[in-house]
Amino acid sequence: MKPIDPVRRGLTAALLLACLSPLAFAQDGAAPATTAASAPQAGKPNVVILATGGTIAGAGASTVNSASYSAAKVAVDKLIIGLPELQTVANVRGEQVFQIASESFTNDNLLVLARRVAALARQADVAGIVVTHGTDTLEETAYFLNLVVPTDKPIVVVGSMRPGTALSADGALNLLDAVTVAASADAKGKGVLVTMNDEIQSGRDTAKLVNIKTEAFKSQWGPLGMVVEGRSYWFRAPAKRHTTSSEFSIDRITTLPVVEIVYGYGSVPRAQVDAVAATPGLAAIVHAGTGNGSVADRVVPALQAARAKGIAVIRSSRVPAGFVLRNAEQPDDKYDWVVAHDLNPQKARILAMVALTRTRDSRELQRIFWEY
Ligand code: DAS
Repeated sequence: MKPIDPVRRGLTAALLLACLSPLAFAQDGAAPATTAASAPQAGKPNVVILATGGTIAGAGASTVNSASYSAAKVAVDKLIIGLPELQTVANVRGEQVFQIASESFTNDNLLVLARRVAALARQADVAGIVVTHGTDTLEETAYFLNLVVPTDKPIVVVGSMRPGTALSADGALNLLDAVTVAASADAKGKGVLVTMNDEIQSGRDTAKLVNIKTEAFKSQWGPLGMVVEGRSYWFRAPAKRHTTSSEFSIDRITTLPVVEIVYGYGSVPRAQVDAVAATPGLAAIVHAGTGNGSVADRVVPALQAARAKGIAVIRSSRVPAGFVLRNAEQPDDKYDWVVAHDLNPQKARILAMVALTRTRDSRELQRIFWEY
């Protein structure tokens, strides 16, 4: 790969800034679907980038704005034009699915995105799929796709912690790495992946553990591999069920059940749980407990009351590492509760929603939390 010409790179940044015309993005997040295709080169794999917004499509007023900027501004075809190295790896085209900051994602966004990913994965000419996404809820989307898209083709979710207009922006290399992995046959069958900061992370395991550095995404079980200078290096494979080994499929999901999270902390009032338990149509409560999923003694009756109304109770933990042990801090067998294993509360909510599309039986739910 030829040395990067700082002038060209500066032009690229200028191009990105110039892209911020009113036409480059929609005001309401419902960006028009656009497709930017370069002339396909024979022998190169075809990779589709589904863009949803986030910092990787963000822009700041100046190069020193690495943390204060606007997310979800640059359209996918501008991202592709601004990174010509992509075409050395694969035939790349883009679709603008949404243009939103990911903290504003909804269940409907998850369903629309997963349906598009699954549809593209069924196309014989598509080798792999990249989803550009805000980092705030990237881990939730990556896990959702891991559970419901029945394909062994590489699906790589990618974001960035700095906008493309900032000094030492991380989005360009993260995106190039994502396309590299999505185009790699050795990435097949490894579940949904996340490429950030030179690492290949499991979409199931990884979470945003640092909210202001480029080394933001970690898994307590470690990365699956690395991407270095256009090559992927693998060191382990996922142990839990995913994609083609999943019993769930987006083709059989029309809507997602209502699952909410309550958060444990010193002096937490019972009223918090009672209020959430009154949510119309609530199917499950995820309790983000202290320590190993501990529940304050004044909150236990509130969760028992919710359970008595048929609401599933799932014990997770606010502690980012470890896993919740069944029947340790609480008598889960006696209370008919479920433990979230090593899943953080937000991922436990994703799995609970998917699992509840098939069963309300708490023993079946527990099996699913052990296996996924
Ligand atoms: N607001 C954040 C989001 O869209 C920006 C980012 O980190 O991507 O998730």
